[in-house]
Amino acid sequence: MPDMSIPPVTPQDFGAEILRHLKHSLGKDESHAALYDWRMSLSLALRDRVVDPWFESTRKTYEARGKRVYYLSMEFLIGRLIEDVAINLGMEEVAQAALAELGQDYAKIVADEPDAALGNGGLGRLAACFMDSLSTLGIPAYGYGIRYEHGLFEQHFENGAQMETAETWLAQRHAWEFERPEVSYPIHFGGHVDEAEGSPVWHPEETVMASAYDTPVIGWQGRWANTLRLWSAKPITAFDLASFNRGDYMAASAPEALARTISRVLYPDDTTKTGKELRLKQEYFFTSASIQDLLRRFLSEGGDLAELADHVAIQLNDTHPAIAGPELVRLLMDEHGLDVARAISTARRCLAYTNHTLLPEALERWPEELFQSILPRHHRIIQLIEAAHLADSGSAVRIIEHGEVKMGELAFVMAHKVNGVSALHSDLVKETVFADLNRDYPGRIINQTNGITPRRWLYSCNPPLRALINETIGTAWPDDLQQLEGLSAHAGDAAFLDRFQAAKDANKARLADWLKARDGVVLDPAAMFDVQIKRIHEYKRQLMNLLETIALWNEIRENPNGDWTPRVKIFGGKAAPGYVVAKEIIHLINDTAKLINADPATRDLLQIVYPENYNVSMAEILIPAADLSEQISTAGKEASGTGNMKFALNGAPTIGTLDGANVEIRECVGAENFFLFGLTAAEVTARRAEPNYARRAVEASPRLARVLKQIESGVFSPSDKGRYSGLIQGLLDHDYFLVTCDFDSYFEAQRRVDTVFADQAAWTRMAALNTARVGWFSSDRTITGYARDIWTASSLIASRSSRKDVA
Ligand code: B1N
Repeated sequence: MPDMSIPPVTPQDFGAEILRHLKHSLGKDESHAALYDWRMSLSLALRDRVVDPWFESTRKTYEARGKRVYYLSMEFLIGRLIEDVAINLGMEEVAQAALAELGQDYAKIVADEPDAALGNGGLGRLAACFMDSLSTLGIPAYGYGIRYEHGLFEQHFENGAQMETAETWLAQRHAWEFERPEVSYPIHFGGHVDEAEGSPVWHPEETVMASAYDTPVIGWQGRWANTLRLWSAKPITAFDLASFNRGDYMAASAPEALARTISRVLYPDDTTKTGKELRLKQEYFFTSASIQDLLRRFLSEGGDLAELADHVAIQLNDTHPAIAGPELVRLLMDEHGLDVARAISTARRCLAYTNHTLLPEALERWPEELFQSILPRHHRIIQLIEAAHLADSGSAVRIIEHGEVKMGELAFVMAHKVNGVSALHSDLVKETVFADLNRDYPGRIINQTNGITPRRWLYSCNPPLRALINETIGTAWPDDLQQLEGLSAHAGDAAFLDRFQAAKDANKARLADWLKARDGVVLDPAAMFDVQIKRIHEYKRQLMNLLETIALWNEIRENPNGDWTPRVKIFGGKAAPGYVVAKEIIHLINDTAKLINADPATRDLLQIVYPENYNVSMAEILIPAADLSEQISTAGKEASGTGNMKFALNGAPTIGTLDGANVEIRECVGAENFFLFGLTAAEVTARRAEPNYARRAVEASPRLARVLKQIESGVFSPSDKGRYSGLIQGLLDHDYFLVTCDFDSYFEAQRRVDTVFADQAAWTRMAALNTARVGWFSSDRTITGYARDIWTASSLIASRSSRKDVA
């Protein structure tokens, strides 16, 4: 059903809107317009059409006087937006046609947009998918985050080693945002607290302003739009005129430089350690601005603070915004006069916390001294929160302990619900990190398995499959993804499977063309595209994938006339700049690729490809083209994964461990359509207790021993033979992620993959059943769960079924 809020438009009329922007917003005429000018004009013309539904949503939200959801996240990995907005507005074809009439190439314009990389990986991309679903479902919501001047660094390889350069997405104007200079809040740091008079007063040493930038987030069919509000740091006084007049030009601009540092750059750490002072300042900066903003909105609508929790749901995306608890308590006490107990209970009823990792290095803790020096008032409030928690629950779990402020414990204590992000992960959250708190607050921990938006991760990125699905089951699936189950009935239909395979082949050809044009790399489209794309981390075990590749190479060379399945091993991903082992693994993959790809004996059967600078846009090309999805983390370590869902949805079966959401994906697609291997989480724990487990695993596997010896002796680094001896010794001495223990099982699973892949019909059937059976992993389902179990928030648009009644 076309939505009333978007008036239909012809290509001619839309072309005129683009030209109007070209002239009046860009100041160019057609003959002088560069690609940038066309892109900006197209973006602005599309943005114009988002504004009315956006206003309409705001008006309905205000009138309903219901609840707003506030999603606080340090990261929003949104990627490009032209295609996303065009598709949600149902204007993809109109936009293409309009530009064609103007002699412009839509695809080229789309590809010119910088990839907004305000996030590291899964956590940030999840926040972006959630924003999409909140709008599609018509739940009034704001995303709150930081408008980083520099997003995630760009990755380059120099002789195979990762180099980083600054990302500069804001060097050009960002077409989608609206600057809100009138919306700004002071954020204080440091100084001391005066408690003399009984009511404490914070005398901060440093103050910056948080200034808002709004991007509308349009939902499916334009029926609702929420706001992504990102904060930028500005000085309270831009310029120190006294210094300037003295001739001290550096000092004159010091306040500006100091403030802007806070929103300058995204920390490039994904589940790795930071612990830097600036990071704490960033966390407090955006959290305080967001809490001040939502309180101002609530009070300006005449709200009574006793009813705050009926109107405000605040979701903390991991502990990065965990200072929201003490900040809300501070404002309720110091500015609005609530007593401690009321302030804490009011805040707790508003707040909920999502845990995304069990890795100890990623659990945030701040040295108490540092914390107290930057946030002295909050330090005191956390002591009050801790005291109330200890007294009320009888718990023995401290928030401040051994000279550290533990943000996980703080977030837990201040939340009315805590959730994990997959069934297995939520169980482990209860059994491990928060075992004691789970006992003290039974029922507080729940699960909400992650999901992905099917608009971007199928409809937009996979046009051939989208078309086949539309023809097969109709067009209602993009916001009701379980309808894909209707494809199952066609899994025995040879004509359907041929078309499914044709869609995959078209996507593989698109990837091959793209890589050829970008890097000059030539792929064999008949080979299996075996893809592992994600951050480089030891627990994700890219190294195990590489070891298996080398073992396969050895075996092909020994038996060149064997019945081998040609493969292209595709890797993609960045390492945190300070993560030495991850960078060694990248270097080793590139060194190995160089040698193996040049081997005439195996060239037609095995190739390694590692395109540099993996990002959201690259994922949109790689995922639809993948035959096989690598999800091979050490069981118990990957909280959920979301790439795993994207691959399955696009018809790539998984080779994987029983980790994170793999467990639930396997249940959905069926064990026979999933290549399982490896130790379980419980077996991993048991194995670690065995002495010398790594060396024993290597002794038991001649195949693995040989590969390790090759690497260690410099076969892949002939110019620097010792380059990887540390990496290999580390594996033998303390293989914490059990690469050695799972290797044989993984190798054997890969040979099962070979066998099935050789039977084209069987493989395509398996791929199609993956697509048909993973509709449950839509982020619409996830957000429906949060709204029901955590926020008690409702949709302000007619439900899908009632819309159908109307149609
Ligand atoms: O969050 C994703 C999950 O699907 C992944 O399994 C999980 O690894 C990821 C500190 C993180 N957990 N923790 C982080 C990111 C940045 C940072 O500075 C931690 N990312 C995850 C979505 O649930």
